[in-house]
Amino acid sequence: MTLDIFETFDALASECKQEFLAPGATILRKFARPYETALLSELDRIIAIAPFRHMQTPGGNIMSVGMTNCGQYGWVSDTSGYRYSDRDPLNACSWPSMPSIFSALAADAASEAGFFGFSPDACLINCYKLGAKLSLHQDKDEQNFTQPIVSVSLGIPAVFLFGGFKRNDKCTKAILNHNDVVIWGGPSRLRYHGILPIGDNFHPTIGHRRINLTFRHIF
Ligand code: MD3
Ligand code: FE
Repeated sequence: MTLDIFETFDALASECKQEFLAPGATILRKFARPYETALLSELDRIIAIAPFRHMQTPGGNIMSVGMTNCGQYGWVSDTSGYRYSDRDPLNACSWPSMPSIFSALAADAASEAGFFGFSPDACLINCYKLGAKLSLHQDKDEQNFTQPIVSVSLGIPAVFLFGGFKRNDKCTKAILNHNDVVIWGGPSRLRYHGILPIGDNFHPTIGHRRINLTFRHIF
């Protein structure tokens, strides 16, 4: 019997360790390991077309996290606000297409956490270097909160903050490591979250960086 390569990855990945974080929020430790090599080569291709850039916030600050996108829509920020756009503002071209290995990983991880039929139309790619951080925020620029967000962490570890539904609600901390995948859906979809400043660290394949992919369904 021949197994499709994506089915093979999924079969291996589903052996991973699953951790409950909160209702609707599940950590799949090392779930991306079977996909890693394919993921990194697609990432190189995407970055060559749409490089990481530091976007401006509506308040006029420059974000410490470098960002780019692939898929039909990409998240962008500038002095007129946050939004999803089907064009890269640097060149007015479409974003690089979402590789099938990306959408397969996202759908496999979502179904592992009980969200079936997830089909992302956007992937935001964040690049953290020493000191980069993401302040506490909610992800609410998407139109469809019934769909989860799937995140994939690569490279050096980060301390993730997971809060409540109000900015001042108390936060829990979790460490996200290379190849960890987290599914944020249901009642966790609109919780506040952030990333503490990245420490001085080194990963043998990714270097002094952390790269995070977030898969989203916008419409
Ligand atoms: C919890 N990214 O891109 S991923 C973001 O590591 C973002 O780059 C962080 O927050 C990063 O918006 C965190 C984990 C994550 C993503 C989306 C969420 C957690 C979430 C949406 C709702 C609740
Ligand atoms: Fe977020």
